[in-house]
Amino acid sequence: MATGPSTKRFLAWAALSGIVSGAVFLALAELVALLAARSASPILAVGSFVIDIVPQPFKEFAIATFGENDKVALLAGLGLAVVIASALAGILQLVRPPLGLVILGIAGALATAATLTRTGAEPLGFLPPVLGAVVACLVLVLLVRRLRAWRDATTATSARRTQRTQAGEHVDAPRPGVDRRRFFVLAGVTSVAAVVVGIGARTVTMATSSVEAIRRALRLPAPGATVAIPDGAELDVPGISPLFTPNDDFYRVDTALTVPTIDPDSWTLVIDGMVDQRVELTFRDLLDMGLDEYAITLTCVSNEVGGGLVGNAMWLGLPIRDVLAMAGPQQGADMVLSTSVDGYTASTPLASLTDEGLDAILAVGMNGEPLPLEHGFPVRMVVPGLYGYVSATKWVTELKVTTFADDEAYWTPRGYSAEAPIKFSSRVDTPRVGTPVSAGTVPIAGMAWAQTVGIERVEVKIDDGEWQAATLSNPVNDDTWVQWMLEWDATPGTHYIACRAVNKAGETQIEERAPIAPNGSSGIQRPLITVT
Ligand SMILES: Nc1nc2c(c(=O)[nH]1)N[C@H]1C(S)=C(S)[C@@H](COP(=O)(O)O)O[C@H]1N2
Ligand SMILES: [Mo]
Repeated sequence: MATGPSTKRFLAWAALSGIVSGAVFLALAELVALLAARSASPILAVGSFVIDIVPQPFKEFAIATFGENDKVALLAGLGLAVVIASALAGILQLVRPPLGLVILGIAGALATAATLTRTGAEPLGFLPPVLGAVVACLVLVLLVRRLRAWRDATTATSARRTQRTQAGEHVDAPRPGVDRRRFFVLAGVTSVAAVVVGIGARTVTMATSSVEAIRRALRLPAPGATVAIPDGAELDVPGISPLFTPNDDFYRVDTALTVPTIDPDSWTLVIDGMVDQRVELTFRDLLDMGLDEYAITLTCVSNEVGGGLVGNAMWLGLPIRDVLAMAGPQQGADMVLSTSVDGYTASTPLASLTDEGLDAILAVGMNGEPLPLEHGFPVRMVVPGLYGYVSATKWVTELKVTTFADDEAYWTPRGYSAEAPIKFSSRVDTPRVGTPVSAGTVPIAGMAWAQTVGIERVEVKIDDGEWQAATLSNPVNDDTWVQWMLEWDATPGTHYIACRAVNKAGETQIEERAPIAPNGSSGIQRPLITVT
């Protein structure tokens, strides 16, 4: 093995490899924290941990010395410790493998412990430090492997050079330049990626978590009118969807690459266009108008027959017709173009928003809490009976009274109809395709919705049998889905189960298959169930 200055040079590059791996650790942890466990940023968790364990006199010393910058000083100190430890890991990985990996592993374990012992630690809190450490190990192994190839090529070249001068013959020389370049390309690419990902993820987390904190602290007024939930509104069948979809399970569909974060204090809603007077409302103005509860089932036009892009919530809000009335829509208008803070637009028939008998609302609450950020915080629209893309604008900031002739919404030039009432439908939740059931009495159960009209009946057909009426849950109202259930005497083999709804207008669910574009799917769901 070569000695002297060239070895020192490789030690320095090994230290750099370690630092790059450390950066990868932190960056990946930030990214995973952003995606899976908001509060589990390892560097911040370790920082808080340090704050918690340092003795009080030391804290006072730090505050006295650094003043308001004590947190900055702490983070700078931590950063320095990370740089030193990862440089050491890099050097050890070159000269005493796998000691470098051991150091990274210990760092990962410490970060995980700090993260999981934080108050309010999330169940997935271990993911950011663990994944960060694993990928950092991988990067370190690859970097040191390339570094070693470069070093070996360099020593081999000088050895051959000596040989050649002695024997006077030509030998194909190894090319240290190539190995050197390969090392620097990998080190360069990973460090740039780490910086971009790390800073990007942290920035997004900080930008969004402050509004998340505002949201969490927000106390919405109690509803004036509440929705009565009748007895028997929910059937007791394992595997059926709950009557109200928990916010965390509620489907999410939007074009927003990052969730818009709006401080309700700076939010306003403008009502303009073909109106007698332009109106601008603050969040406070809305709350002061008085809020009521509304149970409404939302459906996405992209929901395939039997699909999951449908959910039911107890919304807290107020009628859109009340805010429209303040502006005074003019003769000739037939549409309201709602705009989101991110530029998304939806076209809703004016009549659907002004109809006294229809609960088209501006919602601020969802299932007992302020709207989650991804569901439109602080204010969104919900209109019973219309697909979400033509009615349910999240993060709404403007209602422009206009005409279908003059204005077009986001999805209209993209292959979807300008107007799109929901096609009423039903789905089987249990039993499921791919999950065999035992022969005997098996409940077949699922959901059915016909917003604004109501579900009259759901029928089930086994194989080529007769359509049989299922038992319905007691409906909350006609805007809300119902549960249905039929006890089936299942015999061994495979069976097709089909379901279809009949609405209160006496219409039967459309059997003819239609794709989701341009205005919603239709057809009958017919899962094939295995009975053992
Ligand atoms: N700002 C904005 N609002 C939007 C959308 C969007 O892309 N951007 N998508 C709409 C569609 S297609 C549907 S189905 C509903 C979904 O609402 P959810 O994500 O709260 O379930 O939001 C609607 N509101
Ligand atoms: Mo949708």
